[in-house]
Amino acid sequence: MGDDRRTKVNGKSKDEQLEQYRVDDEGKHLTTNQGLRVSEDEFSLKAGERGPTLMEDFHFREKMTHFDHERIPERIVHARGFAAHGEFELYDSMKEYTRAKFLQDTSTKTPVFVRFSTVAGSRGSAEAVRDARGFATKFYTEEGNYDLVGNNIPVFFIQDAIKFPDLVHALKPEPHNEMPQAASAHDTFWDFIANNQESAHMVMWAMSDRAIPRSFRMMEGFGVHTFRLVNEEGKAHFVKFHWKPVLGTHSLVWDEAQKINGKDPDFHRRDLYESIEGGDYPEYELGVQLIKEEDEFNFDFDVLDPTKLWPEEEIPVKIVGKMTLNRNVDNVFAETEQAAFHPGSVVPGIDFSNDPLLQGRLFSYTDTQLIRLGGPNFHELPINRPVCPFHNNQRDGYGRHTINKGPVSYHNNSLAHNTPAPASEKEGGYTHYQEKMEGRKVRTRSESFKDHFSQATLFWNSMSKPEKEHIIQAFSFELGKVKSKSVQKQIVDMFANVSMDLAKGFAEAINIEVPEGKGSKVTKSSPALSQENTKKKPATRKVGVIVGNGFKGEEVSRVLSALKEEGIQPEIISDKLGTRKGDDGTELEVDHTFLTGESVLFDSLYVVGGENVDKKFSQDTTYFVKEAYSHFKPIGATHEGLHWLEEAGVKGPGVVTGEDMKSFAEDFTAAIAAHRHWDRELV
Ligand code: HDE
Repeated sequence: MGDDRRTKVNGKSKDEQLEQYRVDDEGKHLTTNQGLRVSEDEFSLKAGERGPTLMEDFHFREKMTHFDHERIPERIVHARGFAAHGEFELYDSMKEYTRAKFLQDTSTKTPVFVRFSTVAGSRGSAEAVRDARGFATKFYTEEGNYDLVGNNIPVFFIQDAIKFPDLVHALKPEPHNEMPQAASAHDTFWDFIANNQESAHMVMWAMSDRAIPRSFRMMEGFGVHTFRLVNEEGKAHFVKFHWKPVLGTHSLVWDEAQKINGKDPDFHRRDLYESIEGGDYPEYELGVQLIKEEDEFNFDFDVLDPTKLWPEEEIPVKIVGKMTLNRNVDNVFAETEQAAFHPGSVVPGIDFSNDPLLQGRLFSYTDTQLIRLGGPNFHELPINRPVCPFHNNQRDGYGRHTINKGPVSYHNNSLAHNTPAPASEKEGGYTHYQEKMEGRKVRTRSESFKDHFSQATLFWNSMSKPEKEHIIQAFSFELGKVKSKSVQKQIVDMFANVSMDLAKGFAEAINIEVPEGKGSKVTKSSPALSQENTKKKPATRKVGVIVGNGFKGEEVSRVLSALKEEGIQPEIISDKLGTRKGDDGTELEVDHTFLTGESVLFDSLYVVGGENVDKKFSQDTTYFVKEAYSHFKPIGATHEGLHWLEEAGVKGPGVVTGEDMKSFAEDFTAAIAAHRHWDRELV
């Protein structure tokens, strides 16, 4: 049989495929969808100048009908998302573990499409909310699409897919008044948690800084479930997948995140879009944790339980490749909105485990696309098409694009020589891992799934002091919004099983008594879980530079150049747009005014000021400095700028000043790389 699978999958192939569908309307005549040129697009066809519109006006009817049908249902979860194209390259062959073609050869570059999302909010909701983030990757491989549909949290709320509708109903806005949007801080969510205690571990993550990432570029991704890798000899390993951001894992602080949601609800997509447009391509390394099949029962957790992670110190993450996102989409609806991911889209060499959450997902994703994308042909949409050809006897349905030739659409047949024909394993046919299965039909859960608290405590034990404080504050906020005293009490009782310090910390804020005699015996910690231990780099950090007329031109320019050399991105803030003039004639173009560029939109501030500034400038600068300081951000000041540090009363860790510009720039860069300075006294 002719092997027509050797499609070019290197480099641009997906892009070339998409190119056939791209249309540039600029400079063209306006036509109807039938290709007819129209002579007028401002006025509908009427019987007389002041008369009624005529039914005959096909142009009006077509235009309006299309408009009336522009919206499709948003995703039931993960509705708010943003995506980009890129490529994946392998560092080391994974041949020993898997026969997946895209994981064999280090010269293979696989095109990818990645969609990041929040879970709870509607399609138009703000992005810097407290929530898990989706991290869904479609690899367009030569053996078909492989989807790694993960989250930025390595565990999940529930252990069995049948509970997913309950979880989501509890999390989404309450049905009687549709509030609150994109938030878990309400009664039904916490009622669900208290009554489904397997959620304890995930809740710890959701209340931690992980749930308010600084950027999609600075968060980890996890496949969550245990999957299988199967090699050429049929030998299998259990595997967990990780994405590790090259810039490290960093978060916002809660007060800042809430303000960002008002100032720039598009904060995360803007960050991703602008980074890619500016050539600062987001990069993530792919890691795998592997457990031999024969070691399945050698751990204090069940490998099939999606509320458990595999501590990296016990089962190291082997880094095997890197993904680079290097191209924004051309059209968000056509690509991002119509992208259909499915954890069941696998390639030979990648297989499932019996994780009951994963098993249920294998049903849900196609099912949801049928309603969302309007029928069974969504695989033909350009963004979803594999780069290799596909042939089968599926036919017809809404929106069919493929024109299948010939009379035969069944198997077995003789009229088409019994083709298209299944392929043997050697020919690339997918064979399921032959796990031996035996059992009674039961609706129960394994005893080995019943420890709900040990890893929640492991997570708590692994946090640094500021991270613990943030978790306590998050519980205090969320439970403070809950109206039911009974739910508040149940939650305090539940989390007293994780840690008495934690429970006491937030119980006090909501005026609930902590039960005696609880707490945890778990003393283990996993340093890899703390963001204190992440990579710290200054690159791509945004610094708001507050400048007024009469600034020290030469010296300030030197600092700005030194920052840019480290990949830091200074943006000029002043009282008005236009240019600000330095004492030596140096001119700086203003990017934002105090009105359009709030301190929460920057990683750091550099206060320069100037000789000729008025009272309003001074007040605004003081406000910016105080706010940035309260969010633990690095603040640099030189020359006249020093005045505002005093004015705002800020000093201590992460507040950098200096007279020698070279050493100031170095110290300031180091302070920016550190991300936040927690050990500062708030004023
Ligand atoms: Fe999903 N999930 N999910 N999920 N999920 C969807 O599929 C579902 C789960 C995840 O950017 C839906 O196309 C069930 C875990 C991401 O398009 C739906 C269960 C993880 C995305 C669905 C889970 C995820 C989705 C809604 C419990 C992390 C967005 C729209 C068994 C490993 C993908 C859609 C995108 C989307 C079902 C749990 C990740 C309804 C039944 C665990 C990243 O099919």
